[in-house]
Amino acid sequence: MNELHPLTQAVINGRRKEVPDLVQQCLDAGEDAKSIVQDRLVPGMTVVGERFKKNEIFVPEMLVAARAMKEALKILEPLLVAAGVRPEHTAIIGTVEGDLHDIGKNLVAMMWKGANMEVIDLGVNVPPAKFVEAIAQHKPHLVGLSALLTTTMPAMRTTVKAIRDAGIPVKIVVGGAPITREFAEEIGADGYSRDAGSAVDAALELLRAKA
Ligand code: B1M
Repeated sequence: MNELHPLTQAVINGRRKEVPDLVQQCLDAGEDAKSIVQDRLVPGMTVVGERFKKNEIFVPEMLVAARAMKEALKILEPLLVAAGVRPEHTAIIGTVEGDLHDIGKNLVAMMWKGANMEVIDLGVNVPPAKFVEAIAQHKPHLVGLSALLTTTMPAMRTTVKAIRDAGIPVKIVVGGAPITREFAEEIGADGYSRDAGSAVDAALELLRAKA
């Protein structure tokens, strides 16, 4: 197996303090910001997602890896903006109305960012109309809905319906502890994922199908 780049390895292990120097070394070696994101950071978060899916690592390790990635993006984002480079895909994410749980939703948002997507996070307790308004404004490729309570599953259904009724073509991925694939299909979502690692696979599958 190929040895991973030290920056990729630092992200996987969440060695946040080492990241700025490693990013600088890549820049000094002539790598551009976009390829550092695509070839050094994204593969790191991919490994993190895979390990999380297999229960080899847990939420704390995932959070430190995401923090290490953020450290790199702090340096790279201004360079990407200056070069006019934007992530290829945009996603909107939020926890549905009546539901205040956001830890899982935040992990999904981090993993989507780790897969080089622009993620607009609407927060928690988001009414269907706010999703529709944000979708009309930002025209994302993907919308993610999270629900942690059995009592807020109906709000997920209402939100999917409101988005469909608005007639905006967008792919919808749903998830959260009480959500099942069967429920996702029943309410007309395009994708479902069980955890934050699989949420990247679900997103990329839908985005590829769209292309
Ligand atoms: Co609440 N809570 N809570 N809670 N809470 C649960 C969910 C519960 C299972 C606890 C229990 O009774 N055993 C229960 C729900 C029962 C049910 O409906 N089936 C419950 C309850 C009842 C409540 C209140 C009603 C309690 C009360 O006030 N009587 C209340 C409701 C408030 C509200 O939302 N209106 C309430 C409040 C809270 C706190 C505010 C105190 C706090 C939330 C803090 C926060 O999120 N900022 C809280 C917490 C922390 C929990 C537990 C303990 C942990 C949830 C969590 O963060 N898990 C939870 C019990 C438990 O799970 N052990 C519980 C870690 C997180 C990484 O996992 O969120 O499942 P999870 O996310 C996973 C996947 O689900 C998936 O990926 C994530 C990462 O792998 N996923 C997606 C999530 N969203 C996704 C979206 C996707 C794809 C995948 O695509 C877009």
